[in-house]
Amino acid sequence: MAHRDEKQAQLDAVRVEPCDAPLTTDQGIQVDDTDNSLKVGERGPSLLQDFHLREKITHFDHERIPERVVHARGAGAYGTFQVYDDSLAEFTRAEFLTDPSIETPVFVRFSTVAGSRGSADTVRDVRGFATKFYTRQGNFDLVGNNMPVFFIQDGIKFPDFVHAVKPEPHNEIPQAQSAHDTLWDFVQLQPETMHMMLWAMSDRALPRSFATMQGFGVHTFRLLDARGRSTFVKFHWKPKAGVHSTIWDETQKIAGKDPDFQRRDLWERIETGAHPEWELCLQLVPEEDEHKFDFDLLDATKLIPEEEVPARPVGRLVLNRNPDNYFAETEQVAFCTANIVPGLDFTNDPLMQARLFSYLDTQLFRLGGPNFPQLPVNKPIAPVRNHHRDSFHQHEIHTAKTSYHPNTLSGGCPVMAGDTAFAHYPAPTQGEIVRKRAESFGDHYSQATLFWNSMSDVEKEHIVAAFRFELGKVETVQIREGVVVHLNHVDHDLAVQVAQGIGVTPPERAVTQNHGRTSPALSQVNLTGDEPVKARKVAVLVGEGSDSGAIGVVGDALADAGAVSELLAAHSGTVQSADGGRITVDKAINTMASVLYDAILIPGGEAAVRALGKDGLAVFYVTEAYKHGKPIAAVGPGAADLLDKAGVPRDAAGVIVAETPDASTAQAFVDAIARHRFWAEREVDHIPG
Ligand code: HDE
Repeated sequence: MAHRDEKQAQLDAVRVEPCDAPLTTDQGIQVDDTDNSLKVGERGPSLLQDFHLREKITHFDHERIPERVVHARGAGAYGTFQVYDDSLAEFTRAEFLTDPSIETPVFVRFSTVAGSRGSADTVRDVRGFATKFYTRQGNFDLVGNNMPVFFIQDGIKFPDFVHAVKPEPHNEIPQAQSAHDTLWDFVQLQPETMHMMLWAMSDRALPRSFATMQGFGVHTFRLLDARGRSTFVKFHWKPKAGVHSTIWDETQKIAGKDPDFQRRDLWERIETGAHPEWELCLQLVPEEDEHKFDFDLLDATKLIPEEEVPARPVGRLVLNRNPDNYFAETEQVAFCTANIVPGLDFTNDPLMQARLFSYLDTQLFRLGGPNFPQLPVNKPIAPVRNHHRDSFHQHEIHTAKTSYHPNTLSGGCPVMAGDTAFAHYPAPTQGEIVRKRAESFGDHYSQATLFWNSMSDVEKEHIVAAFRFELGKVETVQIREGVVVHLNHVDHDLAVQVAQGIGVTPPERAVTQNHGRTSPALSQVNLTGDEPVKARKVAVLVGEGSDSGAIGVVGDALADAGAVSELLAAHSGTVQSADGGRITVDKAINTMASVLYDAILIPGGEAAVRALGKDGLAVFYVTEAYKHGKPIAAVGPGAADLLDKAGVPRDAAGVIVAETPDASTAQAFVDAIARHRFWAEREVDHIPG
């Protein structure tokens, strides 16, 4: 198969020539032995004068820097952003948003929020989606998430919220989990969390891949044109691959089978050329329409329904280069929401205002001083000239005699910028100094209801199951009850269903009438994307005597559609095909669980299928994939016998059966993969495991 040759070529490319550059110390002294410390006699005491030993160990001892307080677990990649045309010029003077000839370099870091740096990728959590645009006018950091709203309205609540969701302080349990008392205690006392908690209990919190997530700037920002006219804006990233999730059972199992699942997926997509892509879309609201909504634009627990203000496609983001060194780039990247370029500005959103302080503060601590913008991953491509001097890790050698403004000794350099300077929007401001939440921030339920109403039946089932799981882990009954009280404000039926699963008396009647409004743009079912098959992973179960015809015909169709198939057998190496050839096995089946794939192909071959049917691992593979709603193709002589062994109905949705491989069967399988999963159509509750 074509993709197999490509894989071999990649492996060959990795092979490197023997090196003849000698190892040195940090001072450049060449070293001839880095395996034995300096001793008096072979078995004697080590010597303090062994500067190589001391330097090596000291450097090692200092390797770690503090992990991020939140979003510690992440993966990043480089790419480019390019705007489609100059039509935004009427709204903004930001060059990267108005000049279609410019490819702006970017670095994007995806992350989970709650877990520490070594935690698993697939947990129920919000995902960070932080983009650093290295524009010619300076760096712009759009530090967003994969959900369009947030848990709290005012930044002063952030430490409380994060302390509640993090492992409990007395025993540091549970890691990277929201299913515990302190989080839900906070939630029941802080109803502004309710909208976001519905998102967090939905499939959005279980993305299949970073490449299949939407991204959102969350806050309302401003665009400013050349005359300083302001337009409110919300940023959206829409994935070309569609918005796809795993389900809870898969999520939990993947966390053990491959804790690096999403990091690996991003890495492999980029290495194999299946570059993840998103479209940047903007929701634009004229300044004069600020108060025309039934919520406050400054309230980050609210979204603007796309049916009310369409998300206008403006440009394309593609990630096409993996970092060379995780620590130097992904760990040391320092996002600051205050990094903004001319033509954009902040609003008075009180959550955003706190972030403008927090990110610089956190980088100073994490990266050990104010020179972190000099690190390669943080360095702007725009020239940097100012009078900042010295401090830890100063890499610049400033040669000027002056480090102050104004000066004559350096000819007045650097001078103040003219029209090209950043300008804040001169928003008129007036009022008493108060510690208060605006009344316009007071409705905590309507948009949670909107989200719930907009879900398909299967998405609703998943949300109910998630609340039942999470609250089922909460030990304090009053907290469970408290959450149900709030859910009853969102939707009575939801509250009843959740209550019934967690031993709480269901509320008798609705306290708030469901407004019945929906926003179809919120349901993942409607967000399938233009390239839903690209980089999908298909497990091909083979054995001695497999039918190479099915592997070839279906495998080629999968490769043409951009999917990645991997041949799994009881052992690595090769197996013999039915026609006597050799089939190269990619991986042994015991190393790769079914949860790590999107679909399964069982090629025929009587002997191979008989052997697979006797292998509990292979049978469970098929059963489990079926349970998780994955497409399964059994193609070739006897292939469907394995379905019978696995208890998979041959006529089930997303199950493709054919005695002989042909193009239309292959296409049916590709189309099924494009559908992602068949959760709604399959009866699976009775299946164990
Ligand atoms: Fe963050 N957040 N955050 N946050 N956040 C951090 O900055 C903070 C918020 C988000 O890949 C920290 O560099 C406060 C909203 C992402 O490196 C820290 C508040 C949104 C990332 C911090 C918020 C985010 C962070 C931790 C309330 C979505 C990872 C280390 C006012 C719009 C960036 C760091 C990366 C990281 C503070 C709220 C997204 C501590 C105080 C809302 C994607 O500074």
